[in-house]
Parts: sequence; structure tokens; C-alpha cells
Amino acid sequence: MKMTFRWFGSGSDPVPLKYIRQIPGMTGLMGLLDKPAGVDWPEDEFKALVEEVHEAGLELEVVESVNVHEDIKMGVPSRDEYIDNYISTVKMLARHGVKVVIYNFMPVFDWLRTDLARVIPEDGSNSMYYDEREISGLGPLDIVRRMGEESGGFSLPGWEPERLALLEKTLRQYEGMTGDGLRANYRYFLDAVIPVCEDVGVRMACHPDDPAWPIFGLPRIAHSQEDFDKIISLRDSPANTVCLCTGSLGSNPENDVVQAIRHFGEMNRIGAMHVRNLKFLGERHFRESAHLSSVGDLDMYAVMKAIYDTCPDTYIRPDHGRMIWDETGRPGYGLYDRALGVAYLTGLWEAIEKNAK
Ligand SMILES: [Mn+2]
Repeated sequence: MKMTFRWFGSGSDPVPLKYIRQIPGMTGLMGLLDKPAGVDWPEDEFKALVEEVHEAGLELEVVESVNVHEDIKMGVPSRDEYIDNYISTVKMLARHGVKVVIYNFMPVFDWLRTDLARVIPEDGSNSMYYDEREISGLGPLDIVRRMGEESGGFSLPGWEPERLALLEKTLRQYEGMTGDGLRANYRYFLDAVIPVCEDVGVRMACHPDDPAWPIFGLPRIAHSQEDFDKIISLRDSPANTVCLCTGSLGSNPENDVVQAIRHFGEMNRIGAMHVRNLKFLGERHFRESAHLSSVGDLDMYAVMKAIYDTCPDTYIRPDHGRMIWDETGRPGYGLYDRALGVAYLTGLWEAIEKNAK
């Protein structure tokens, strides 16, 4: 298991690399360049990032948010140009030591919450929160506006302003698209990208829909074990893998997250893991909790044990954290609670490892 940390870059992440390096057990980052979907990532910028990360004593073997352009998901002719850019980016990342690329195939929207800083009454900290009842009367544009107002000036992954400008038009274009239609477009993308990944030694890792059910009537095809079985069979290859995010898949209590880890771990189809906990508050209603099993509804010991048993070499990161100790910053991505999450997960790991010997 390689413990890593998401980092947005020195220009836009208030957490210094030095602090990340000081978290016990930390090996590297899940990093990114902040580029709109469809752009061929500039090599000089990425090279500078790698050098900066290495200089801080960390690795950069996993890259996130290489976003898939909407034209690829919609399957319109201009997709070929964006697929070419994607392939060029994957090759470039491989040249600089990247082993795993995390992405998603969610139409229009990336992850969604109805409150980015809901106070947890028990301890006064706050965390990201979702209550489907709060969006029942709202359209997607209202939600996006609200998220923009609450993000404290940071742009949220998947909610880049340049995508939102096209939101209304894009929503219209998806009208009538089925899950199978979206999967056909996904297959087209994988057929082009996966052979390149096999050549250059990169694994693509698809992140689940978050929350793990369809929203706004859009087709969403990555929120259950069955969905990911279908995704893998679109192009079966060790390079076509899952980024198994326990908090995203686990937002739907019908998903057995531990079973899903064992299933895909045994198949060698887990490219990376996001590990976090959440607390169910009702039907389609949850908050992100601290990592500790007893304050949420996922069994984090069972999660780490499943990783240990089936994919012990995978990359892991604490996913989101609460905001504690009056820290301010990007919702979900403060230093303190994520660092506590790392300490807890590595502690579980040490116990599991020693117990097994
Ligand atoms: Mn995640």
C-alpha cells in the first residue's frame, strides 16, 4: 500500500508540500494540473510539477482529474480530436513516471453536495453534506450557482467555470441518451486509449459517480459493482481499472464496499483507492464523517483488510476530510483531518500486517 495525498499545486493549494511530507507514512501525491477537459497537458508545466514534488521528497505516480471532454461522452464527431489530446497527455505523463491516471465518465456533473460546510452538531467541526430533499425543487443551474457561492473562491474539481458556461446547452444535448448509449461512447474512448496505456505502462482508473445514483435525469453508469463489471468488460485489460472510492460508492447503502474491493482486487482491476467514511442520516441523505469506523457507517478495518488481502500494492489516499481546528481552505481538502485519516488508516494497516505474520 502506498499512502498518498491529493494536492492541487503550489499556486492554488494552501497546504505546503513540506507539511504533507511530514505526515508519517506518506509516500507521494495524487496530483494534477488544473486544465479544462480536452486539453493536451503541457509537458513543461507537468515536468516542473514533478520536479517540485520530488524536491519535497515525495513521489508523483498517480495523477487525478485528467478530465474526459463532454464531446467524448456525448459521442459527437469532434471527440476524435479530444481523444488524440487525451492519448498525448497519457504518453506525456508516462514519460514523467506516472503509473495511474484517475478520471471519471460522469455526464456534465462531477461530484455533488448540497452543503460544503455543514456543522456536525456533536463536535462543532464541519464537513460536506448531501440531502436530496434540498435539491428537489432546484435545477442544475441553481445547484452550480450555490456551490460557486460556497466554495470560498476555490474552483471545485469538476465544476470549472468554463464548463458551466455551456451547461444549459450540454444538458439539452444529453436528452434521450440511455446508459447503453453512454457506454457505447465509453467503449469508443477505451478502445482508443487503453492500447496506448498498455504500451506505456499506465493504468486508467475510473472514479465512481458521486453520489452513487443518477441525478437530474442524466445517465450515470459507474455507481455499483455491476456497473464497474460492465465498464471493465467494455475493454478487458489490466490497464482498464477502478479508482475505488469508498465514500462515493458507499453513499448508496445498497453497495457493499468491502465486497466490491475484494471483487475487483482479486481481478487485479483496482488502480487506486480513495478511502473515507460517511454517516447516513436518512434516505439519500448523508454527511462525510471522520475516518474512524465508529463515527461513520463504513467499517474501515474491513476496508483496509480487503485491500491487504486482495490488492496490497495499490495507491491509497484519504479522500475528503472535515474542517477541524478552525482550519480554512478548500472544502474537503484541509490538512488536519486528512492527516488524522492517514494516521488512522496506516495504524489499521500496521495492525493487519502484524497480525497476519
Ligand atoms: Mn473519491
